[in-house]
Amino acid sequence: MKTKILTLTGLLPLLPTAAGFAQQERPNIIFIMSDDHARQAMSIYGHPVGQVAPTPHIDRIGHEGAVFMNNYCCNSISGPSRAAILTGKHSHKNGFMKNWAKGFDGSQQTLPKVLQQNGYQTAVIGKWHLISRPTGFDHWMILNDQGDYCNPHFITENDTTQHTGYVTDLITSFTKEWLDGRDKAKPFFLMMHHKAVHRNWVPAERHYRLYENTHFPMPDNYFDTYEGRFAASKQEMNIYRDMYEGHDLKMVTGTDSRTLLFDPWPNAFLNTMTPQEQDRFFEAYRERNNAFYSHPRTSGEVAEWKYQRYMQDYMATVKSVDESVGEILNYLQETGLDKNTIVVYTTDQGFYLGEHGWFDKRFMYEESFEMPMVMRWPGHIRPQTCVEGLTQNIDFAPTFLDMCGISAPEDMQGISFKPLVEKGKTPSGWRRSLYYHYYEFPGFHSVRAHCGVKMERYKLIHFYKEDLWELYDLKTDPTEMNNIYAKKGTEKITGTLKKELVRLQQQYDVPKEYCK
Ligand code: SGN
Ligand code: CA
Repeated sequence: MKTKILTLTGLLPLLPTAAGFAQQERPNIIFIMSDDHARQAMSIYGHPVGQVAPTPHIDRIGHEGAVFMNNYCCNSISGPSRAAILTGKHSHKNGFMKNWAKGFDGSQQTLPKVLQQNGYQTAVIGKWHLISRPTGFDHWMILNDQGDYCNPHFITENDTTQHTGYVTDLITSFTKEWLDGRDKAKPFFLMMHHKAVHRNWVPAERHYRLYENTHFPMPDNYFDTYEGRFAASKQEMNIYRDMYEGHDLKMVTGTDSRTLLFDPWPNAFLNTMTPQEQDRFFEAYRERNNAFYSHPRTSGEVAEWKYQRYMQDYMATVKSVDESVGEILNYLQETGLDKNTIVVYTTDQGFYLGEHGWFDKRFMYEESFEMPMVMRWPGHIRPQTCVEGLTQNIDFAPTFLDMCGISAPEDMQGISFKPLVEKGKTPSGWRRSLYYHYYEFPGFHSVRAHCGVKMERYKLIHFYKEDLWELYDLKTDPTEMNNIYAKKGTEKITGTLKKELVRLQQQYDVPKEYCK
């Protein structure tokens, strides 16, 4: 569901425009990125889910700055999105097309490297997920692969250490520690990358029961039958069919039991907890797990129950991320850094919260294609700015460089959207289409490889291995249930979109072999 941004009227006075700050020092940048945080779950976007479980601190960034209404990724999966952000290039150009194929080529040009060459101090703390070691950072402290929620290991240059605590809280304190100890003579670029809100959605202990009595609004298309959509019918990411009942849904084998139902990596997430922490975990879920067995349920009722359990845990992990953002904003305010620090909050890609019956991402359908984003930069971005133009993760690097007064290397494919955020409107001549390409098939969740083009109203998707096409009219069918490809009356728009797809593939220099 596309929703309107919620505004807080009269929140803040208008701040001076860019010109008024022309002589100011170069800005710092804090790029906060979480993992798999759906737009539906960020209350500033006004979706019913966000209203039930709000994210006030993340929203604050958007209220005091800009909220992006049409920001998208180029390949909806973690490693490839991160690689696109670092390089400003589509996956086929930066070489990181799938999560698990090979490590990121850290010898290439990247945003932190260019900033470093121009006198910036750079750091990345949290999830990295690019297999090879980070390059271009003065300081890095990363999770091992996906990382653990409880008492996770962090890897640094010469060391791997397990730390006590909840992953989101630890990443926040390590970030503040780095900010405290940094070289204050230089501007900085800091990437704080949360593991949350990634599967298997283990909340902080203080939030285990936060939403236990909250009823989340279920999407109308939860029981989608995928008519006319071959790839959608073949995926393996149904909440009620594919979620692991033990690992993901924390369901146990019977009343009072401590044995998880199906868990493909037996107790993996429990194993990093102490025995006392495990006790408290099972205790927190005990009543709810008992209640599940209190009466017989139909398969439809079980599917609805699973949706609620999924959402209760997912939103509880969101809560800690929101608290983390609040802590960072407070830190900036207390230290006076807030005045000249660009703060961004986004996530590596969108996510399904039950739409089409799904969790996970990968498809070019809106929920996983979009990347919700808010950005604050006092004096440059007016409060409550709404960015409507089409923006993409390949634009982040050239935009940040532009904001720091540094020209982007020519091989970056994205374009700076600084004028859109500063002016609060889309300049004429701004791009009118976006290119997308997902490669990881065969792979987790069985989503077929596809590429596609999105224009303001229509979207065309090509599942090229099967040579199957899908066309959606987002105005009349925002939830993409009705594939109108080859339907009478769509010939003209199909022709336009096909031409645009070819034009974009040429512009971005996509090798033909990747589209077969
Ligand atoms: C893990 C998850 C998948 C998820 C991928 C990629 N399974 O493999 O559900 O799609 O990560 O996610 S899990 O049971 O191990 O959690 S990504 O966001 O990192 O790309
Ligand atoms: Ca992700």
